[in-house]
Amino acid sequence: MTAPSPQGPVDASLTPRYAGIATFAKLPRIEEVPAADIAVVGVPFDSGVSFRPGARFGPAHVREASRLLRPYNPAQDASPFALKQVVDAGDISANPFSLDEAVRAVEEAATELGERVDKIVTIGGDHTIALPLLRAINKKHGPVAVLHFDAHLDTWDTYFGAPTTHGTPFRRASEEGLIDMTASMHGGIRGPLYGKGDLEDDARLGFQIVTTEFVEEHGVPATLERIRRRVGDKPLYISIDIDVLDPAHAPGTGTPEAGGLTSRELLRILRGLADLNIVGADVVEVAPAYDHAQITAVAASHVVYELITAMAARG
Ligand SMILES: [Mn+2]
Repeated sequence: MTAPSPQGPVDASLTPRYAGIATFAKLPRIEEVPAADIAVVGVPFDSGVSFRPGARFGPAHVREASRLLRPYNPAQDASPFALKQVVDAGDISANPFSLDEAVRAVEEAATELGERVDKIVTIGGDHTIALPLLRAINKKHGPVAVLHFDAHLDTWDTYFGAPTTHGTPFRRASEEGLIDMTASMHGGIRGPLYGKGDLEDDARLGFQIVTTEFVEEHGVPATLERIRRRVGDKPLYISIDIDVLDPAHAPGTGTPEAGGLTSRELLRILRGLADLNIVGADVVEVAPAYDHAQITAVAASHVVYELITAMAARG
């Protein structure tokens, strides 16, 4: 689908990075190119949060911080925006007063966008949106391996009787048969749970866990080996809750937990998975009201950049 020569980001040697409208990485908008391979899309939505609100402002905040990204990624030895036509597809309009309607709108918009481009990286928004995004990607790929980076399991059942929240998307996805239960995994899990039963439920729903403690104890190479053994070459959806990072690296988020990964560790893990069959991804739970100096948004923008590079380089 790629045009002979993809239209890249605005040239920062001719226009200052801080000038102009902040599309992701100063990439063209989807309307500005004849066809696109990879789209970044925002979902400004946080009606599913259980604690601090504010992730509805995440997409705009991550785009602002992404102005400084440059077109060559030495860590993966690739120029993603030259390999593929990457675009910013704007934001999906999600009703803040009806969670069910918002979830439907996200599924519909992601399905439509998925017909126009090969791959989508979504910027949230709270983690509720992973459910409609997985519903959409199932229409293209069937059940996918889910690699979910998060402090939390997000396989809880209900809050206040509500089945669709930012703490429940992966239980619903498993129940609906959207995930490959032989190839799915959480990375970076840590912090207190309601009880040991949470872990038993989680395993029953089809997930294995690499904890933050495992990463600290055994390092990134052993972590990668466990993930790669589990996922294999299955179609892989990567969902990244920015709270997988320590609050020192990502203070701007809704449910922070002490003792998390560094941004350096997360970026290194993603680079180590770049040759896997990544079919879609999201980066969620950036809440700018608790961010300062764009710490969280800078981390999130680099995470999105590594995901795009991996998608572009594998083809
Ligand atoms: Mn989450």
